[in-house]
Amino acid sequence: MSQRTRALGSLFAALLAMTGIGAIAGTSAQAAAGCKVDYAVTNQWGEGFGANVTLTNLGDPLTSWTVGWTFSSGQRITQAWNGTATQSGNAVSVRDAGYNGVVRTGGTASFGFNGTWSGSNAVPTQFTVNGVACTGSAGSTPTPTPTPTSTTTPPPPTGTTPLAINGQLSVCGVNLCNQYGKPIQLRGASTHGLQWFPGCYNTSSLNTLADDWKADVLRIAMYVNEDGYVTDPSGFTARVNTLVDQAESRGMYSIIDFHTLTPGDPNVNLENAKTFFRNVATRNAAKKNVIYEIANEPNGVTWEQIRTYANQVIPIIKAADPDAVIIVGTRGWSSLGVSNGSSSAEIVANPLAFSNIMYAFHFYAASHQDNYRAEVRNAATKLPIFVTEWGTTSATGGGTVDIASSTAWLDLLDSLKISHVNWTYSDANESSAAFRPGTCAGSSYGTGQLTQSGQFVRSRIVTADSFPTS
Ligand code: IDC
Repeated sequence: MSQRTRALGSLFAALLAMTGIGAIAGTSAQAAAGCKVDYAVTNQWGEGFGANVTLTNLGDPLTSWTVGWTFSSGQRITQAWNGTATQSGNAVSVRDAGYNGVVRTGGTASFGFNGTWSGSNAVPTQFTVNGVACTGSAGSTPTPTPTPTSTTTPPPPTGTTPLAINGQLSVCGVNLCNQYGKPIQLRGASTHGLQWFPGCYNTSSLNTLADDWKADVLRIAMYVNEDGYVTDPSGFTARVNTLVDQAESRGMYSIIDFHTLTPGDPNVNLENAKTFFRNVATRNAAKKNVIYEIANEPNGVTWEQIRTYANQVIPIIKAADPDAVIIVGTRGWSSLGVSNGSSSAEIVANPLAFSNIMYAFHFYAASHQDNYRAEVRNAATKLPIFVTEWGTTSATGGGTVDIASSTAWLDLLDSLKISHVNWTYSDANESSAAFRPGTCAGSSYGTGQLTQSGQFVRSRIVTADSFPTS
């Protein structure tokens, strides 16, 4: 065992002790073990493939599970759903997603994943569950559980807000999925810079966003430079946390946006990002309404440089909040590379090897038109995409409000179930703002205060959501 593995092992043990999770198997010390694992490749293309894995519990009831196996070289998991995958060399382990951790004796739990392969896409035949080899038979005679109630599906929602219905989100295939494993689309709005518009986010404006606009998600744009985070790290961290709570209490999701803009290389702010995300992920780990966006708009950098940054920030978030959805900015101001003369192909060829990752796409309707729409249509079949920022105007945030292009964009995103968040829910003196200048100095955020952009955006967010629960 290397020093590093030992260090990680003791860190893991310490974390388990802290969270009060004693036995990793979630069973008593004397628990009877036994398991069967079925692994099926569901589709395969080029160097990609998808697989479904079903665990059958032949031992005592489980309260959590981790399935392990060894890939042949060249096989890698890129995205998992209904489970959290980690891979070290060829060793893979997939942990339950929380809601499907309880498996009665004789019961099953399933997860799926997409991966890449080269050489051979061999099907593994030997598996472990919670470290015990699966022989396909019970380790000792299991005691049958009398009532076979389903434990893999969460109970029906107890509320009607987007958060109450959808609960903990995850990424399944190329979609954002709710606690029932069903693809959903979230629609909402972004704050402007918290440093510039502190008066725009208050009880009245947030009630309007949740109740009148029927928004599902608030993006919290915390600029890093531009007089943002770096000027007052603890103050901005606290402001973000308060907004997370305010979104949660209104049944909305929140996106914690580390709003890097200039400089465009996120690695410049790597240490700031690590500190910030360690703090917010630890503080908000138990909440279901938090989505992390680790870099707003990388620009002037390669995808490889963005990956380097992401590979250091994501583990910090996952160590504190393992099941969260994390969105990664893409090259060329989150244009999937297009604005820097590239395309999503570079991401598809070299994706991030973590579960629950989505890739950001941003557009401004007057500036970004058919060639960008074509790229999104193409990329959406291969990558989980989240439009964390879009405007009805030009990329400056000003100029003409382009209703035709905005309509074409939102119709496309709706058809692909891609979530979208509008820039901005503010009264900035620029045409992309939803409210007229001066609105935030008053107390009404009603429709009479909306700009042309605000009226259009609200009309596209206020319509009924589709949040399947079965
Ligand atoms: C713009 C604001 C503008 C502000 C500027 C600061 O709308 O008021 O002066 O930032 O540099 C983005 C960025 C976002 C920009 C927005 C509009 O993520 O920060 O906001 N935009 O230019 N990417 C494309 C457009």
